[in-house]
Amino acid sequence: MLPCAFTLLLLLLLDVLTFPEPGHGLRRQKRDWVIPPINCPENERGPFPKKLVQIKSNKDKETRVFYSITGQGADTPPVGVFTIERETGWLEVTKLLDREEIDKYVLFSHAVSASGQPVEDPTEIIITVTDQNDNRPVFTQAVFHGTVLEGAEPGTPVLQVLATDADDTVNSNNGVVGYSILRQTPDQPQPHMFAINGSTGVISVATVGLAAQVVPEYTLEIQAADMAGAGLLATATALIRVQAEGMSETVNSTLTTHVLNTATGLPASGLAVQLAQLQEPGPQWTELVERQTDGDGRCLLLLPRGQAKAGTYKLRFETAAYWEGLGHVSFYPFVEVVFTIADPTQKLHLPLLISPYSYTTYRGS
Ligand SMILES: [Ca+2]
Ligand SMILES: [Ca+2]
Repeated sequence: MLPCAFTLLLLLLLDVLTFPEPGHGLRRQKRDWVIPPINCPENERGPFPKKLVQIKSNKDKETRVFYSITGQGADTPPVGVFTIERETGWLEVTKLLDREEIDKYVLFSHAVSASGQPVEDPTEIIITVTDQNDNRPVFTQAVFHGTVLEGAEPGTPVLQVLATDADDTVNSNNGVVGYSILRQTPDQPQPHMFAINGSTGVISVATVGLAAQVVPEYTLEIQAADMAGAGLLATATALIRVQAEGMSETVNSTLTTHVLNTATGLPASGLAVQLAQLQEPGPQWTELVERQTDGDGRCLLLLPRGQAKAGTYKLRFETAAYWEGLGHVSFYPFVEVVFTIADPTQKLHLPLLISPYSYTTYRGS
């Protein structure tokens, strides 16, 4: 790769490819002017136009050669980012480049004689816009929610935070985000009850001693930094509810549900769920309870043990409001799942897997 800061005279290697003689196969002669890939940093200031490379056909020894370029950034939008001096073959950039807008330009160079006859085949010029770290990470949510059972063992995952960065993650660390926990409030019973995986953003239990009666909820200040944790910063909050073990609603609930956003692979939180029961002989529905999924996408105590009766029930999930909250349009305004409880003493789990264009449900336990 050639840095554009240098003035380069590229001259076209004229390769003559000769295939085996007739009788042994095809015979073909091909002449190519070969132009190596060109690197050009984004955000480079003028004055413009700025010379990148000089392109030359060695036919200029026999005849006057005139140069032109075509392609995106030359004669198709954005037009005129690159120009070529018709007589000298100097390829120039005319404005500041933004890698996050266009990271690569593929142009074609043409060489013609004074009479307009091509003297070379059009040749590809690839200009790669190299990255500068001009974007900071952005968290996908200001506040992340999670729930953890008290007494959870170290290593138990609680929730995942996510920040994005528009810069290059392939050839640089400019867009590679590293996570850390800045502060835990309250700092009881110890200041480092949770740990975060620096590269995945998964927050997990770090120390034994989580007790709902002592601290029912923790607030963590989370930091994301590009350059894999050493660069530009962003912060967000993680709220972690500690659930008392004896009070675990799952234990006492006949019916539970869980909603997973299959577009992201993450739990769908804050989604409204209603439970209704069919009044026999029907078709009258009596609404029993309305809940919202928590940070884990779970919804507990829909039907406390002892209250459940055999019959036909309906769970209604308000999917449209959920997707609209994420900036998507939902094909399904809501999802209704009608099911039968035959044995009210048995636990029943009804998960729902959703994307804007599909949903799946099944009987879990
Ligand atoms: Ca950049
Ligand atoms: Ca960045």
